[in-house]
Amino acid sequence: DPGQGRPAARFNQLGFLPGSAKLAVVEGVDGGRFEVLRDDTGDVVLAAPLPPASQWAPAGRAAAVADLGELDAGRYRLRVDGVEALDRLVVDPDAYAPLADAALKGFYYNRAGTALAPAYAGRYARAAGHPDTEVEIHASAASPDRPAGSTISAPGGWYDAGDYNKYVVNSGITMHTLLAAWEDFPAFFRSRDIDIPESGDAVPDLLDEAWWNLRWMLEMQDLADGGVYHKLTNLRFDGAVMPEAARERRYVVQKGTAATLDFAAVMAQAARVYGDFEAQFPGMPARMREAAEHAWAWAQAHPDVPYRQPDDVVTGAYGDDGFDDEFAWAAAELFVLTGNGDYLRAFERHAREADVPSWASVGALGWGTLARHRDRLPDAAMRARVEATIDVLAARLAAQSRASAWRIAMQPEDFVWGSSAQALNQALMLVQGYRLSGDRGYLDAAQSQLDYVLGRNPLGMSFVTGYGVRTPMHIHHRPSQADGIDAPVPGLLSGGPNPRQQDREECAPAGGYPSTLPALSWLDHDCSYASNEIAINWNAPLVYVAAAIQALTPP
Ligand code: 9MR
Repeated sequence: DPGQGRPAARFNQLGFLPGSAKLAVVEGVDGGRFEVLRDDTGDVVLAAPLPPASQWAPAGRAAAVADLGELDAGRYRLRVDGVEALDRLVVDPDAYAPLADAALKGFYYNRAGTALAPAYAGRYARAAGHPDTEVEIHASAASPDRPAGSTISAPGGWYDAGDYNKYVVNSGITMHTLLAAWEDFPAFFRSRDIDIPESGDAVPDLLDEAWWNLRWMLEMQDLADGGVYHKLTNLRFDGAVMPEAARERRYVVQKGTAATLDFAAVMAQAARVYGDFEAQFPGMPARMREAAEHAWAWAQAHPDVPYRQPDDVVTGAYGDDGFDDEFAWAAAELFVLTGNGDYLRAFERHAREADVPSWASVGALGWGTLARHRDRLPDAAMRARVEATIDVLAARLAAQSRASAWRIAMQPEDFVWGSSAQALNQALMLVQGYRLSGDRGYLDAAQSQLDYVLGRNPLGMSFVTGYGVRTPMHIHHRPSQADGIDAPVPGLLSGGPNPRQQDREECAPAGGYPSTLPALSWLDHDCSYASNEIAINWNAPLVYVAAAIQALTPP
């Protein structure tokens, strides 16, 4: 690791906004001094003592925070005890807008069922794969109208991750996060152009890209009863080949309560959001509202149908046995869409305190929606309760951040499969707290989480392909592995350190992981689906947080 001199100073490799809190974290020293110099002139603009280092459990070693203070736009060098950091420190009023664009463009690169033209995909252009126009009803999904072996058409959508399957549950939180980014930062997204085939039409690119997956999701509902299939999948994972070379038979499998409620929530939110674009999507807002209500009705009749992976299917399970959070989220979306108090009462029955969201834990999405649309709530007491629920979570995360040697909220147990997204979903909740309270500490804590993902971490890596000084080169992502291009598809978030190392066996030939410590257990090798895969539900909070910090930070 070229950044691993002693002392090692880590900071956000994309830089800072002029108005950002600007922190670096230094390992390998205790005490001592640091200086910030202008890169061109070498003038020292700040010289200060380092605070004492403190221990950080996730990396099993100590670190100290250097507050770089106020810096104007420009390039700087950082010196600690006379040793200069390799990376330049950048202050740029546009620091995160290109990142938000790239993270959104990452979804385009993962479109299923379409060729990517050179005009939009450049050297990552590729042929279409997985048309999904003849998808078999798996025995687990058979119904009188649709017996096993009959086929449906469910084209489009995004590949979930490094694999080529399409999963409704994971599309749930992903779609919500992208549509919430639109709802919270419309001016930002209206001003962006990410160069996709729909760019330049009357719809912001964010909503054009989201539409690609919405259209697919609609086909995953069985109109005979309103239930939604859990996933559209091969029986086994494809090899590391380009999409057009992956031709295994495709199936839809078992309907379930989680998939159906996630679908209901997304369709209700989308009916609201796309209602402003009725002219571009004629009839669709009404169709999505109907789809949402139909799915809700199915879930009322089938409140406890967990997904059970059939014996002959071994692709991603996204299995979840507790549905209160899915009920609460769907109810919140349907209440805001329809104003029907029955949904609010259903929300009250199912809602628990808010926690950092993940694909399996979506309760906070419901709280976030009610907060965003609190003018629709019946009374001031309920508005106060919604705000307080989000504030409690934001306050806890901000306190964890303040108490941490790296000034981030991540605890050892947060280094799960997809830890990079855990960091960003913490940021997303801090941003929600900031939007409600204006507490600057929440915004700074959210910035810190983004800093972590972009290089202020003990690995010294920015976890976004192509964005940063040292970035993942060997992500577990079939197109990136098979396209013959050294650099991976850009704008994709690596899952990040994961001490469970579920891919230990597959990665043994590559030498295995360098460490079992939570924050160090990461491997930049395509064997590592448990630490170095990419996924739509991880890229979505990257879109949200990059846009949020760019849009919300005062100049
Ligand atoms: O992100 C998922 C993680 O929370 C689970 O622990 C893991 C194992 O079930 O699966 C992850 O999701 C993967 C999915 O099952 C299949 N596509 C790739 C996803 C990211 O690795």
